[in-house]
Amino acid sequence: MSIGMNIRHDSAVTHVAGESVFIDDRPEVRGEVHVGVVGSPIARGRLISIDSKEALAHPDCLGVYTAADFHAKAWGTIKHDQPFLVVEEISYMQEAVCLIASKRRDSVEAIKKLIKVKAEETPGVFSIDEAKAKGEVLYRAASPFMQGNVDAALAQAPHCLKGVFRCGGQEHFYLESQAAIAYPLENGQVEVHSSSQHPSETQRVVAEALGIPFHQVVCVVKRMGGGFGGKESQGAPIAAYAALVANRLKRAARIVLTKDQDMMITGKRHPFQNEYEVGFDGDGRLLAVKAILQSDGGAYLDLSSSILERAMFHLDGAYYLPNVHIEGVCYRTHHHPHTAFRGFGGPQGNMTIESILEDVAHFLKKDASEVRRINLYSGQNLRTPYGQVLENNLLPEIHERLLKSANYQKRLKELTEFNSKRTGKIRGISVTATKFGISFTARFLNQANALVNLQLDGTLQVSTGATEMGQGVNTKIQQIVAHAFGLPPESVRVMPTSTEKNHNTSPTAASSGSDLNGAAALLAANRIKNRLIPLARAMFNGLSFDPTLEFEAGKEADKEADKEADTVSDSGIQFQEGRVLDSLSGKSIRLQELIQTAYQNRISLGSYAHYKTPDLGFDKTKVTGRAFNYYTQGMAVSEVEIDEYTGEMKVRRADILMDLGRSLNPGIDRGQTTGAFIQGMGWVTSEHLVYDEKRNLLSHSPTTYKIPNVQDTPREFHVDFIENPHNDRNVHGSKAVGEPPFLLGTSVWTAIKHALSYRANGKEIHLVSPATPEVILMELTRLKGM
Ligand code: MTE
Ligand code: QUE
Ligand code: MOS
Repeated sequence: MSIGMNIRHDSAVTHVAGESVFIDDRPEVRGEVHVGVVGSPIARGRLISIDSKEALAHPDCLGVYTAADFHAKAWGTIKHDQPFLVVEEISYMQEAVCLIASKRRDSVEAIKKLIKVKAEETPGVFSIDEAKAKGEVLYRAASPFMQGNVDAALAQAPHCLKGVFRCGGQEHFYLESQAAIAYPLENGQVEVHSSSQHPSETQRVVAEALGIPFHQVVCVVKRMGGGFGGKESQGAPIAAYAALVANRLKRAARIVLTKDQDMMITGKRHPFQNEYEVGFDGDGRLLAVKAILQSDGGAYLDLSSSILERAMFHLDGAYYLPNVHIEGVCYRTHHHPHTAFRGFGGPQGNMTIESILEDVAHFLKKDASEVRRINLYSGQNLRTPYGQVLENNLLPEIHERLLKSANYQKRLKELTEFNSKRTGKIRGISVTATKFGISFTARFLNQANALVNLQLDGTLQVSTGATEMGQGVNTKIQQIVAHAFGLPPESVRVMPTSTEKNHNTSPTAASSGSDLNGAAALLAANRIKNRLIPLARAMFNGLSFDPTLEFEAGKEADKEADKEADTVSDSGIQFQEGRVLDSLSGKSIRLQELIQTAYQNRISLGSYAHYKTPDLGFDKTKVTGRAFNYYTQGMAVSEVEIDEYTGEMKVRRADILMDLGRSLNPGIDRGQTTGAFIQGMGWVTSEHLVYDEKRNLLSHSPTTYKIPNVQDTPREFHVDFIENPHNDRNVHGSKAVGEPPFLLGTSVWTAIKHALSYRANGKEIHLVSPATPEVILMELTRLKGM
């Protein structure tokens, strides 16, 4: 009933009213202190001393804390290689050196300035090329992905192209900066409220930082003001800073980074530099692709190994590669450690093949959409470079329908004519695809647990490990549970995420928050229903209940519920519109009456369940097994116009068609699709990270870092979903949506490439990402031979 409906976002009203509580909206408690982070003044070198005398003399300063105050010196999601605070070696500009605690927020910056950090600078490594020359490898993929015989196919191919695809990093630009408040409790316990996508990791990191057992720490996440991957690992040390100060001073401690500081300190999307060789025939059919993906991991591992692997998994894009060889290396540089960002390496892999296909079409003077069409996964060509075979693949249909609805052929013709008129503007149009693998590639993360409490008035409280960052996971879980009990969505509340209710949870990431936690919540709801159904059956059979006597079936109820809850026991009993119906007798009772009777008969009205995605298991050494549960697919057509004199670009129109299975909430999914597309477009066109020669980030504020604004959105924008009721691999036939459409922003970049092809005079086009106006203008100038 509530499945597939446009139920409004569970925070819609409070967001608009300004009542939603983010970390810094939490009221100050008595004695609360403010924590500031002092960053390194050099990008690489050795810490010689920290002079905190003057700072400690400040009337508001309550303490200065260094690495020596931490029980564990390092943290890290995959490998414990990141110091909480610099011990001796400094590895990036603004790396955290020490903490200060202040009585007043207003004094934090003044106290920080009184700290004298002495450091000895040594030359750092700041590019993939330098790191490669010095052999600074953070991680190398276990085995290459291989199919067929790439060298033989390259040697025999009628045409070959070689090149390097380069793309830049990206700042997450969540509206709520990294933030946490820690409350010291009795017996050395600590409760941390954190803006984090990964409460379980935050709990662990806080415990390790303080040297206390995990059960002494509770991490609560009500919501984030955006995460986008930037709060998956990086929220944890921030929470640990607050917890350390709270633990030392026995006062509540709050840390809220300023926007500028957040932008300077925290890691970003990985820049990549991908070398490739590609062989193809006269029609543009890809015969062989050899690629080595190289990422800039920054100073520490963070999630870089998994991100590199996801880039490798997405190098094929939506296209069948009969002969392929893909390798990956992540290099260590003296940048902030790069981290998860929407798409998690997928965009950097996918964009490489889309760039190659644009080049192939340009080389053969063919329509790039036709070159893409003949390369799409289809018919018998469904095997990926890592051996997984696509099921229920809609790519050819999506391509056909989208080109038709976007009027592609007609617009291509019109634009070609427009470009011949020499108006000082050139236009380009391009279609690109997304085929995003849904599952964490680290198998152990594909699990979730849920707690469902049915109250006596027939309302429900649901708790899972999912964290709300605006993406609507709470709303989707609300719908799933409401649907299970035949109740309106208002009858269900999704409660704040807390590690005391849900244990050992995975980060809300890999677009799988609703998939995993929604499935767990459904299992828990089904367990309760399986206890209620025998009671309802007995009631319909005319048994009357004396609350002083035990209902016989009640004894069976728990056993029944503990059976696998994949299905509800089939008994002709249905939960609909607040009532319980018996399809055998046609009788019905109010759900609340059933609940009351159950309670009187001591039948449990709460349940817990654990879900794990079935049939997963990719062996990355042997490159065999299923890496993904299924794929979310889609395509976009974008048309751009470039001013030939300034390099300025605008998107005239964009059309998107996504396969989201049976959408749980089309309104939310539309928001995710448009938002992800625009964020992806920003990455490839205007979001340019600029550093000075000392590696200070110059683009560290909204005035110097250009994210898309409302005027940058496509003048005409169509978002549509294709019908697909066949995804039986996920809850209610839905598909994950969070990251996949991010990859479609690429179509704006390839459309720029297409526009440039009209002025290329037969030359190869060299375009980097982001294609800022400067980049476009310089390439145009080169192509025109000026
Ligand atoms: N949408 C909003 N509004 N804010 C966010 O921070 N993060 C994205 C995506 N959509 C994000 C968002 C990222 S990186 C992921 S992995 C997914 O949401 C996570 O949520 P889900 O798995 O519940 O879709
Ligand atoms: C996608 C993701 C993640 C991922 C793999 C994906 C992710 C993540 C991890 C990960 C891997 C190893 C670990 C760990 C986490 O893998 O977000 O703790 O030891 O955190 O394909 O989004
Ligand atoms: Mo999203 S990058 O998986 O948090």
